[in-house]
Amino acid sequence: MSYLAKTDPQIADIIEKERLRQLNGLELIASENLVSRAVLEAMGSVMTNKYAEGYPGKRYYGGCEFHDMAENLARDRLKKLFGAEHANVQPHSGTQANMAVYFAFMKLGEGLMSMKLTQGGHLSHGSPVSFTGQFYKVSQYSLDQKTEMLDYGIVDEMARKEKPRIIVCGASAYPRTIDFKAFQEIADDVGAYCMADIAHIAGLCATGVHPTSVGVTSFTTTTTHKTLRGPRGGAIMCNSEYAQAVDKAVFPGMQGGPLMNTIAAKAVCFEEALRPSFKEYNKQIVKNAKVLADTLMDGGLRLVSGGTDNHLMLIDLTTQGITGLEAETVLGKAGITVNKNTIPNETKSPFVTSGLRIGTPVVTSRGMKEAEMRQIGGWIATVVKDIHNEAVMKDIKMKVAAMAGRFTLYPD
Ligand code: DSN
Repeated sequence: MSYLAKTDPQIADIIEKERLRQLNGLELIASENLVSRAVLEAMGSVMTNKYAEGYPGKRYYGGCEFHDMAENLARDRLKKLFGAEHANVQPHSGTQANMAVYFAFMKLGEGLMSMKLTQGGHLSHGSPVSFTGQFYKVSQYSLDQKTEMLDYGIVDEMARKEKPRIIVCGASAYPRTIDFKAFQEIADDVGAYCMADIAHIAGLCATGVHPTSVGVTSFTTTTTHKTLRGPRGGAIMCNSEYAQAVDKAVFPGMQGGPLMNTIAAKAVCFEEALRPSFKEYNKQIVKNAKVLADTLMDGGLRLVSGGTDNHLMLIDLTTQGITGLEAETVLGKAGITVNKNTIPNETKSPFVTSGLRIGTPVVTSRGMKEAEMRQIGGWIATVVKDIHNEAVMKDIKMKVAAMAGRFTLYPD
């Protein structure tokens, strides 16, 4: 940042403050991660200077020869990582990846079936406040009330009744394994497409730590910045038969120029994800999540579905008598960053909520293991059970900084 510090000290100072926040705190937001220095370098490179509308070999601008090479590398590496027949690495985000699939395979007003937002789904899966809820006839399944897990009988029954065009599986706050094969079979039975949005668990799927959807469901969409540990962005994978329609929907259907610095950084991320160490990393994410979940439950907190199979867990705060907003605020004061989240059968607004979502991708990228998870789980339980005790928050904040400062911000 030495150049920026000279030319724009104000923004350089803000970036430095954010670096220190990340370094001295514990980031437990389940959808975030840290990127390597190599990914950062590609993001901050001259690749950002260029327009490259179109696809490799078929651009609408001259001078794209190196952009073609970068995008081809990104596509090939992503295909290799997941064993996909086709990959599109241009979507600017996960929502835009989803949008491209909807635009390619569903007419306005047709049926979109997905998991309810309060049960763990995502805004772009049919929420009334997203374009998806306004453009399509949405039907949404809930989890089994007792187990708080997916019940494929409920999904099957709804699919037969609603006859949707696309069934979405995948979630942003679901702590359990998803059976993509079961979803595809349900879709096949009613003549629907099945789209798996694996944004949260892409790293786990790529490494076999969670069963993959690629080659199983009709389409797979993802972000590249969560458990995949790359730059912020999206991608789509599918079989060759759908390739042309997907590509046309992304460009020129709903995006203009691709962000070529981000695509170069995606290529870097996919190469990193092909290394054996990335599998170990993803295994450790899940091990850490299990230990953190057990520690929270031992500390007297209730977890939705009683635990986790993946990188995240949801604390149900109703028995504590506090809201997600309150818990998020007090944990923030203790140097622990989490997000309030709705839980199944939520009674509060999405801005208040009854739950907290907690994930281990960032702390695992920093190199933390089971011992640190026990420590962190203990701190979280202490803070949420005593939310008016400023002295406790101050004390834990110091301990958090002392521990976090020992770990890197730049994974290899
Ligand atoms: N907003 C992301 C999350 O936090 O899960 C998903 O897009």
